Amino acid sequence: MNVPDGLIERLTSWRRAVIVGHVTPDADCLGSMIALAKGLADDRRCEVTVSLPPGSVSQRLAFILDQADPALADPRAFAEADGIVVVDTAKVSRCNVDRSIPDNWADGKTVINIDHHASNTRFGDINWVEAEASSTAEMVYWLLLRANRSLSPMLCSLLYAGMITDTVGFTLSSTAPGTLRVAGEVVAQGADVAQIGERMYRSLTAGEFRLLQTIYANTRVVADGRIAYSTADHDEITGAGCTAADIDDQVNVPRSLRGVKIAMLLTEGVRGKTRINFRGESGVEVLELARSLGGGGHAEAAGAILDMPIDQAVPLVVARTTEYVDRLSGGSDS
Ligand SMILES: [Mn+2]
Repeated sequence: MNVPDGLIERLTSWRRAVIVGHVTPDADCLGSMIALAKGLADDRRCEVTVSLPPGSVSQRLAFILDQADPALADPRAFAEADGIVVVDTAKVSRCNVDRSIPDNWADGKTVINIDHHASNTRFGDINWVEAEASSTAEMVYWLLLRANRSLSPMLCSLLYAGMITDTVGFTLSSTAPGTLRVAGEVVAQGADVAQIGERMYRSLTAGEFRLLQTIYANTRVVADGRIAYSTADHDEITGAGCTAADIDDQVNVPRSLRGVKIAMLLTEGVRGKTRINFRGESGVEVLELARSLGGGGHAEAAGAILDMPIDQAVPLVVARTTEYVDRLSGGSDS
């Protein structure tokens, strides 16, 4: 994987940097942000902070913050930064920046955009977008390696967490030979496989477990088994003891049914707004579908947010998706 010319030179010339990720950060976003922050600060010439507004990290990923303990960006850090690195984020409106930070936080700063979303809008001054990359963490690994930064066991665990989760345990087609080589390399250098495995897959809180029970119970199959979807409305999420930040990979519940081509999860973490996660199986792409609803993402994993309550969104999205899969099968000989 080639890091664009000039990116490392620019990045390592800074004395103050802020790392920004996307709203409702997942393990790839969080791992990439903090690994990059630790790696850049490694030569002690750069003060690096990460933008993580209070309450924006899920219960499941809170251990990453506790263990890695990154310095958090405040308004002063944004104001004084030489530049900003945005990771794993397709467009500026998805940036996870606290309300206390002025809206023009990027004005006059060099913005480096490092991402693997196909829908990335290339909003940076330097854009490194690899739509084929398994994860942003895999890209950050190459960046730090080329910048001659040392990879501590903690940093390797952060990258490993991002890679294993964005590939759903190395089970998606985005898992390339190079992905597994990088995973092997970070494990060789101390990534804690057992701890990441336990934390990511076997550490549900009672509330997260209750939310999953709801998502199993609410799963519906339509369009002759080609579409499976589930829902969690605002009361169901808060009633389980969860928040919008805890909606992450639960779309894997409807996705786990045999024969499903498109899986969806519709959630109302914020009352009156409906977030949709789309997943395509067997090579079915969902990015166009997400885009038609104002969203974006990857070819086979995308999302959108609709400005309407979930009971209005569900029939609309199910109808739209049914039309979409009908069009797909109409175009083939099946
Ligand atoms: Mn990612």
